[in-house]
Amino acid sequence: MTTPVCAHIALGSNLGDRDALIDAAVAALGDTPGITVTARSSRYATAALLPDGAPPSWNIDYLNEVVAIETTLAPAALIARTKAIEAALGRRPAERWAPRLIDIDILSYGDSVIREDNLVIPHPGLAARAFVLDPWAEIAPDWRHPVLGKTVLELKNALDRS
Ligand code: PH2
Ligand code: MG
Ligand code: MG
Repeated sequence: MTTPVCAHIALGSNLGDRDALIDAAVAALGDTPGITVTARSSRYATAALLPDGAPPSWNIDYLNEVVAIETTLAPAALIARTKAIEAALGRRPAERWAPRLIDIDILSYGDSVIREDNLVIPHPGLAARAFVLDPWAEIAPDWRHPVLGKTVLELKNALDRS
C-alpha cells in the first residue's frame, strides 16, 4: 500500500454558477479513486486579482475555497485529474488571467518541492495571495511552506492587504 499524502487544493470560479461549479469540482475530486477530501474551508467572495493592463471585462468577482485531500496519486496524476475535472466542468483553453468557470490549483503535496515544466509545487505566487491564504488558514494554519519556511498562518498574517 502506498502511504497517502496530504495535499491542499485551491478552487476558484468567476463565471457561471460559481457555487455549483466549486461544489461539483470538490465532489469530482472526492469521487476519484485515490483521493479522499478531508477538510473544506468556507467559501470566500474575492475581487479578481489581475495584472496591470488586463481588460476591464475580466474584472469579475471570484468565489474561492481551499480543500485538503489525502491522496495516493502521484503529483503528475493528481494534476492530470484536476485538469480533467476543469475540462469536464466546461473550462476551455483561454488566456492566462481570463475569467474562468473553474480553476483547480494544487497548492501543496506533502512537503514536496517540485519544479517541472507543467508542475510547480508549492504553487508559485499563491503563497502571497489573500484569496488562497484566508481559506487555507482555516483548514491548515500550521502547514509549513518547505521553501519559505513559514506556516500558512504566518504567511497570511504577513500579507500586505493595502
Ligand atoms: N485566480 C486567478 C487570477 N485572479 N483572483 C481571485 N480573487 N481569485 C482567483 O482564484 C484568481 C484571481 C488565476 O488563477
Ligand atoms: Mg489559479
Ligand atoms: Mg490553474
